[in-house]
Amino acid sequence: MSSKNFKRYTVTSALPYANGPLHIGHLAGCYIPSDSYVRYLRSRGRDVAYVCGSDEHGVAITIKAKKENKTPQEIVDRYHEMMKASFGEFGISFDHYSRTSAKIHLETAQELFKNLYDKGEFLEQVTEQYYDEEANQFLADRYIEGTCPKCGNEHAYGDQCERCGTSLSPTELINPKSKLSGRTPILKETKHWFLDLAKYTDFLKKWILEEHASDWKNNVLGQCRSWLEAGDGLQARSMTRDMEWGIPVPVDGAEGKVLYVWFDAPIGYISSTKEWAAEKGIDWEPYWKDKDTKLVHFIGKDNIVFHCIIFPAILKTQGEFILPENVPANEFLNLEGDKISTSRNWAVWLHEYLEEFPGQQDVLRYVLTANSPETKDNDFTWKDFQTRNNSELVAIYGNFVNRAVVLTHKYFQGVVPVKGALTTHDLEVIAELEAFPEKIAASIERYRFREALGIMMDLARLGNKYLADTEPWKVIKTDQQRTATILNVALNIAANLAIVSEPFLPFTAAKLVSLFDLKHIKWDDAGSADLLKGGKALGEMGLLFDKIEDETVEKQVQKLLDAKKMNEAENVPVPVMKDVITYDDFAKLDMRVVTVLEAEKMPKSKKLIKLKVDTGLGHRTVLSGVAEHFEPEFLIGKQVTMLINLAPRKMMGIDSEGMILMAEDKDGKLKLLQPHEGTASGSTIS
Ligand code: B3M
Ligand code: ZN
Repeated sequence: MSSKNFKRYTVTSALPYANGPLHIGHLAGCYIPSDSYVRYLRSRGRDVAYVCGSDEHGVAITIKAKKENKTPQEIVDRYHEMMKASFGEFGISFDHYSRTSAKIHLETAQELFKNLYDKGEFLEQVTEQYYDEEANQFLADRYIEGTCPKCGNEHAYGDQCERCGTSLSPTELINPKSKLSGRTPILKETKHWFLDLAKYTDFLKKWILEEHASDWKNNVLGQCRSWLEAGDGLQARSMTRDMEWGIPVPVDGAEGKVLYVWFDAPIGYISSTKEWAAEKGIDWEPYWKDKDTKLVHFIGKDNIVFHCIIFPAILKTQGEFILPENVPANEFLNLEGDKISTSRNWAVWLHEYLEEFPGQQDVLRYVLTANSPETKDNDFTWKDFQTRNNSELVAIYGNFVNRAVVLTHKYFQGVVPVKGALTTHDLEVIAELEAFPEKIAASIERYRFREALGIMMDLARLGNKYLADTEPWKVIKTDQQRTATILNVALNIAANLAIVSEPFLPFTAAKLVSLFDLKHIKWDDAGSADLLKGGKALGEMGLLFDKIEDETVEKQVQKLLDAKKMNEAENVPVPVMKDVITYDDFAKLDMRVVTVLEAEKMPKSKKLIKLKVDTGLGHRTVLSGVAEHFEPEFLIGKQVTMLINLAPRKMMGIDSEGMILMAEDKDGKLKLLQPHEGTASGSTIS
């Protein structure tokens, strides 16, 4: 681990794709860890640039836009604002949150690309790619669907089969189809600019596997090692794409091509820093070019290759940029035992959490840190959320601070009592207190936030136990001075919590800072039992944490189960087409619009309703299996579609003369087939 003292810090967290709202997986992956790290650094008085922004290019955005029949810009505008708001509400304290559709980013990304181009770093290669002749465009991998050669899944994508997980290339798909037009695409030649990553192998091996072998996380080193030591070595990767939406490739002969999103996105950190520095009227370059700057990228494990292999190779080639000192990637957070999934709505959305748990951002921050997937995937359950809130935040942290404050109001009119002679026990507790800030700092400096949080909670436990052992509520009966000393020590432990819990529980820490009037308090002040002098009046304080009841979390679990049910219904495959028929076969069907005159449930049947309809040729009785979908009253007067020349069928002793035609939705619901406006009974359908 580098013990070097850095002059400044540039801390980045992955730019979230602006194609949907944020969920707890985002927070756990990189935003809470990076925010805790930066809050700690600021508390130590460090010069920090904490930058992020919305990742607004790439296929994920265009797929969403196509799905919603919006432009990509409309999609990114919506989610950029939504994500920025969610980050703010959860106290993710970026110094600057930009977006990659910003002009400054276009200029920065094009400049870096052009630098590489002029240095001859790109391999210009003509390759064959799938092209949709009807949509008149090349197809990105996600726009191609076909049968997986491994498992036969007919809905595999051009880059991956989501059923068996195999990564694929489009030409491996069997019977490929364009998702734009549904037609079979053709292979067409196209030129792209490839980064020849193989040439950076020696530098990357030395920089990562030697220089950072001891201070980078094993999960990161493991992935890098597998990339760097893979049999066929680092493959050249195209840094351009045939797409409309993105940053135009700034070289001749690149019309209709844009920068690959993973070339431009990490450069978004630099453009965000430039934007921030311009607003502050300072120079951005030291934050990206000064060897005394510590650059740290917080990401999820799926972004390791881009942040440890590709982006460093790009920065290295530019010549004057620094490289990341660390990339503490987290693993994934699962939810109630299943992968978080935007498409399956299997997520806890931040904006919904705030509606259902107003003012309880710190509870979620706490639980996501306590369960942070720092070294392996971890699981978020609502039961654990409730348990940690009730038995840790309420019962330890909140209970301790509340007792110290309430007893001070009760016995000393809310004024910090002057402490008298300290006992041996007092001195032992104070000696323990003094060691906490450095222990917590050491864990944070090593990006072990779960560990740091646990140590912070041990300080709350120390305070809680101190009160339990000294029992001021008993001592007050006989010794006012001793009680004063006990509460003075207890309140000073609580005041230390205001400092060392701030990186993790910023909203709670702010309440304590206000309660104890500790403005401008810094990390280096922590460890002292004299933060609060006798005679200082305490502010007002309600409960720091509220108990969470069973029904509250049961409601959340039910919400997920409902989403799962809805999703299963939506993912029912569309029934395959029946055998082809001739026109003559079709012409035999006599379908008409008929009007329902009467409707009544058939006794002793759950499904059947007896209808009397006007077919235009006379009245007919029809038994229809719709009783579980419609009330008879709803049907009376409706004009519906009927096959009138179907041979009558006796059901429950009644002749049913024809069939009412219905649409069956994915979730099994039946829908009437009605003319869009009134028409004569007996109108023919063809
Ligand atoms: N937009 C987010 C993701 O892969 C991706 C990160 C970019 S960081 C430069 O989930
Ligand atoms: Zn497969």
